[in-house]
Amino acid sequence: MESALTARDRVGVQDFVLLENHTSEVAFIENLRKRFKENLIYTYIGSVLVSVNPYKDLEIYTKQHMERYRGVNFYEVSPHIYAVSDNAYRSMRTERRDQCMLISGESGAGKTEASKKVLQYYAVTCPASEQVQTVKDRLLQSNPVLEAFGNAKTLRNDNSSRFGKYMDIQFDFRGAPVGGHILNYLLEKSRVVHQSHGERNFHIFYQLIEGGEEDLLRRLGLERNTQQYQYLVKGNCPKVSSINDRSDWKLVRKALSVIGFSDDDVEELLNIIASVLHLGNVQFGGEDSGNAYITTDTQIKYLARLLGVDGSVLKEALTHKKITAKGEELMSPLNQEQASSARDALSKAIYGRTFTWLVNKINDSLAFKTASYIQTLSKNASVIGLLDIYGFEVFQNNRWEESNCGLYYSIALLCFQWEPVQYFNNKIICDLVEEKFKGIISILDEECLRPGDASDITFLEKLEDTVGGHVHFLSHKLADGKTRKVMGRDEFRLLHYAGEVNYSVNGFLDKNNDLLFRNLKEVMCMSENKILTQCFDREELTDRKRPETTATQFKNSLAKLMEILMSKEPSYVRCIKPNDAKQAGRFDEVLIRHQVKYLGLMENLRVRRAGFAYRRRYEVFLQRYKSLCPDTWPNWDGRLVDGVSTLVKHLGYKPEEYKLGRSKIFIRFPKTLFATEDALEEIAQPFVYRSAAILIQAW
Ligand code: AOV
Ligand code: MG
Repeated sequence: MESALTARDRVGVQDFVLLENHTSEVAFIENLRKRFKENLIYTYIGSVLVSVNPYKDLEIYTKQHMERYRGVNFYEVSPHIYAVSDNAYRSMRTERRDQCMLISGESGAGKTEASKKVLQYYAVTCPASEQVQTVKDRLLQSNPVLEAFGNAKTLRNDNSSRFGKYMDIQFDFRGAPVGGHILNYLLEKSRVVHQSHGERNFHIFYQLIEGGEEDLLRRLGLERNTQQYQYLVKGNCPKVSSINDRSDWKLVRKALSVIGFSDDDVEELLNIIASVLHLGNVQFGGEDSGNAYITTDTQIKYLARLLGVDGSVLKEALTHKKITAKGEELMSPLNQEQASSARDALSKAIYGRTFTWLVNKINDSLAFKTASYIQTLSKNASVIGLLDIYGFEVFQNNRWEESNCGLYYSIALLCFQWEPVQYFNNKIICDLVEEKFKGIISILDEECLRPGDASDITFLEKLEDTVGGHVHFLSHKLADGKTRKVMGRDEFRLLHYAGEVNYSVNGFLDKNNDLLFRNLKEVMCMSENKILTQCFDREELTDRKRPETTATQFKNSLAKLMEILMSKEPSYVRCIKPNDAKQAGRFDEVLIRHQVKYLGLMENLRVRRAGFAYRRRYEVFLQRYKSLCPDTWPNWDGRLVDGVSTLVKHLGYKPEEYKLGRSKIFIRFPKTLFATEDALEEIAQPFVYRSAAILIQAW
C-alpha cells in the first residue's frame, strides 16, 4: 500500500490544527490557497474535512484511491472525503453506533458532489454479494433520477439541488449495504412555473424534449423545441454548456429501470411531465365581462388524454372557482390573471406531489428486504446518514423555501454542543422565525388563515408591528415612523449567522398556502393516471380540516430531522466555493473569507486547539472500558455519567485531562487514552482494536 505522503501532499499543513498562527484568519486562508494551487482541495480541522471546489476533474477518485483509504488511519494518507467516509464506516462497525455526515456550504460549493463520492466509496469498498450488488446499484442510481427531477441550472450552480435531501444507508452485520431511505425537504416548486433570468426549470423537462424518442414525443404531443413551452422560456437559457440533456436523458431512463420502475410507471410519469408543459401553454383570453376563457383547445385535448381527466371539466375548473354562498355551491368565473395563477398552482401541485411520489417509489425499491435469517441476525443493522441540503444563498433575495436557518443553527449546535466557545449564534434568529406565537412563521400562518384583505403587504405590516423591534429584523419602516431608504417597501431583512439576508414578501402568502382551488383538486382526484391517483387522495376532498401550511410543515420536518441527526455520531464536511465564475484555478479571497466566517471554521479550529480532541458518548466509553474497573464491571446500573466518573477516577485521570459534557466525555490528550487502550489490550488480547489509529486521527 502506498502510504507515504509525497512532498506535494505536504504543501502547507494538512490539518489546520498544525498552523503556527492558528488564530489568524489570514494564515488560515493562505494555507487553503497554497494547497488549492496544488490541487490539494482537502484539508482537515481535526476530524472536520474542509473541501474547496476545484471546478475540474481531479484524478483522485479512482478505485485505487478508494483502496488506498480503506482501513487506513487519517494521517498516513492525505486528507480526503474517502478518509472521512472510511472513518465513519469503521466507527459504525467497531462501536455499533449510527453515523451521519453533515455536509454544508453555500450553493455550488460541492455538497452534492461530496455526498455522491461518499456513496460511491461505500458502493465500491463494502462487502458485496449478488443481492447487495442490487442494493448498491439502486442506491447509486437514485441520484441521477432525483437530480433530473429536483435539480436545475441556477446562476450559482449549473446543477443546483432545489430540494433538501437526507439519505440513510443501512448496513447489515457484515458491513454490507442492504438498504436505504431518503427524506426530501421542500422542493422549490415555484421553479416549475417561473425561472429568473439565466436560470432553467428542472432538468427533466429539457432531457425529455432533447432526448425523448420520436414516437414518445409524438405520443405526448410534444415538439422537439424547448422554446415552444412557456414554462421553459422564462429564464431565456435553454442550453447550458456543461450539460448534455440528450445523454442525461439516456442515463435517467436507464437509472429508472435499475431502480425498478416498470414501463407503465415510466409512461405515466412522462405523461405527467408532458402535462405540465401543456398546462403552461394554456392561455387565457378575457371576455368583455372580464371573465377568462381558454383561447385554444389543443392543450386541453392532450391534457385530457395524458392526465386521464374529462376535458370539459378541466376547462371549467381552470376558469372558475367553486364557492359556497348561503349553503349553495356556485361556480364563480375567474378573470385572466386569476385563471393564470390557478393554472400555475395546479402545475406546481402536480409536479410537487409527483416528486414526492418519486421519492417514495425509490424508497420502496431501497427498502431493506432480505432473507429472514439475515434479518434476524441484523436486527441491529447500522446506519450512515448523509445530509445534503441546498446551499445558503447569502447574496440574493431569498425565497422563503430556501431559507433553512433552523438547519444551519442546528448544525452549528451539533458541532459546538458542549464547549462554551463564543461564536455568533443563530439561535436568536431562529427564535425570531419559529417562536410559537410571535414568530414569523406563526404570523405568516395567521395571515394565511385570515379571511378578507390579507396580502403580502399586510403580512409585512403585521411583522413590523410584532417583531419590528427585534435587533435582527429590519424593514423600510423606522421606529420613528420615517422610512429607511435603502430597503424596498416589500422586503424585510434578517441578520443571520451567514450574513444579512433580504426576503421579498411578494408571493409569501400564496407560497405558504399552496393554494389549489377545490375544483382543480376535484379534477385531479378523478384522474386515471395511476401516479396521480396516489398523489391526489379523495380523502382530501372530504377532509374539511385545513392542511398544514408550508412553513409549518417545514418546521415540523426539521424537528424530525434534528431528532434523527442528534441520535447519530456526526462527521462534518465543510464545502467552500472558490469563485463565482464556476472556473477552475480561481481563488477569490473575499468570497472565501466570507465562507470561512459563516461556516464557523475559525471557531472549529479553536475548539480543536482547546485540545479536547477525543470525545465519546458515555455509553460507548463505558461499554468499552468498563472491564478496567471493578466498580463498573460487568455492568454499571447507575447513571451513565456517574459510571464514567467512577471509571476515570479509578484509571487515575487528572481533572485537567478530561471533562464530562452533557452526553459525552472529552479527553484532552491522546496519551491519556493510549494508556487506557494499552490497559485494555492487556486484559483483552484477542480484541486488538484499531483504536490507536482512531486516536491519532482524532488528535
Ligand atoms: P452544491 O450541491 O454545494 O450546490 P455541487 O455539489 O452541485 O454544489 O457542485 C457544483 C459543481 O461544482 C458540480 O456540478 C461540479 O461541476 C463542481 N464540483 C463540485 N465538487 C467537485 C469535485 N470534488 N471535483 C470536481 N468538480 C466538483 V446547491 O445544490 O446549488 O447548494 O443548491
Ligand atoms: Mg447540491
